[in-house]
Amino acid sequence: KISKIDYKSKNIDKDNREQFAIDVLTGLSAETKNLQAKYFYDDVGSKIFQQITQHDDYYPTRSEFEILNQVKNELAELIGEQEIDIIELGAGDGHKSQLIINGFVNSNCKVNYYPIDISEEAMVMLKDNICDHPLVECHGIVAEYFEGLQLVREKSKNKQLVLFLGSNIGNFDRVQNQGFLRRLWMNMNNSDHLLVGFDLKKDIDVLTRAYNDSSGLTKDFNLNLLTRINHELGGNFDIENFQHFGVYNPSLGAMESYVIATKEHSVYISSLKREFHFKAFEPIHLEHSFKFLSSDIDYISHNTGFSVIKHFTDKESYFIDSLWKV
Ligand code: AVJ
Repeated sequence: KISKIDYKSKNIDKDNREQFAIDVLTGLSAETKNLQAKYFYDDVGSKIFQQITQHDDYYPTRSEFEILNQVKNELAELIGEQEIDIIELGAGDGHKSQLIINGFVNSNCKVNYYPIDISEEAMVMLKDNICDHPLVECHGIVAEYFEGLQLVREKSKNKQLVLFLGSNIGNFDRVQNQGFLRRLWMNMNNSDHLLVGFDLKKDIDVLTRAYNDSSGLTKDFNLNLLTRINHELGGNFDIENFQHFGVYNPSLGAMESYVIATKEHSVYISSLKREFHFKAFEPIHLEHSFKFLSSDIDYISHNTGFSVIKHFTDKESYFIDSLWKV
């Protein structure tokens, strides 16, 4: 069990609040208003996202679960260590992590599991889903990804398996994701491994349903970002004045999420000392979720210093977890 959080970045709360304010000011002052997807995950947002992952309309979690369940033992064999540090970037609720850990434990490999997440709430949810086992040690790290990675590197010399699951990489555009992966590559050692999840291009109706679920969870998830601004920055958004809109952009190859003002009005945000005007039907862009072809994955890997060991996919070919080597 994760009995405690081993490390919590000192600066995270203060720096985050300030950066959040700056980013909201920048985004809402832009010609096309926008907010950054990383700000979805306050405590409420993390919980709503966890519910999304369990909804029938949201296939990615189900598809990735099927993959991991199938390949967990093979993964341990391919990596072939007797002790390993499993470092998870953006750990989520821990259900998928537990599957992978089981694969290593089944082949008698000792596992030191380091979930890294910016949200303390994520760590709390995760705690309930990682089981006690004599071969498993857990050390939760509440920090930014690269700060957490650095910390593990200082503490331990074991071989590493870094997990970046759930198509979190899809929130980056195609330039950002290469920057991120290059930086990750720089921070890993020779013969460490990365297991990275990519959501694949597929039938538009399936995509559209996943980002417009029938229970309105995605709508709540998106509108919660406005509520977060109200709470943390003293805004007076009335979420009744906004409508959720999730749509596939085929030129970009990405799902896009917007909230759209349903009438002309203004919103005041006190910690920014500023009023923001919305025209009728003016959008705020909130998120890109890029979709990939398996050939894109080979290309990205090659371009960022990694080599592909194997792509793992599900029956429907909806998702790929790709195992890379540094
Ligand atoms: C956590 C970024 C993988 O893009 O599918 C789910 C977030 N947004 N529903 C995704 C999300 C709307 C999710 N990722």
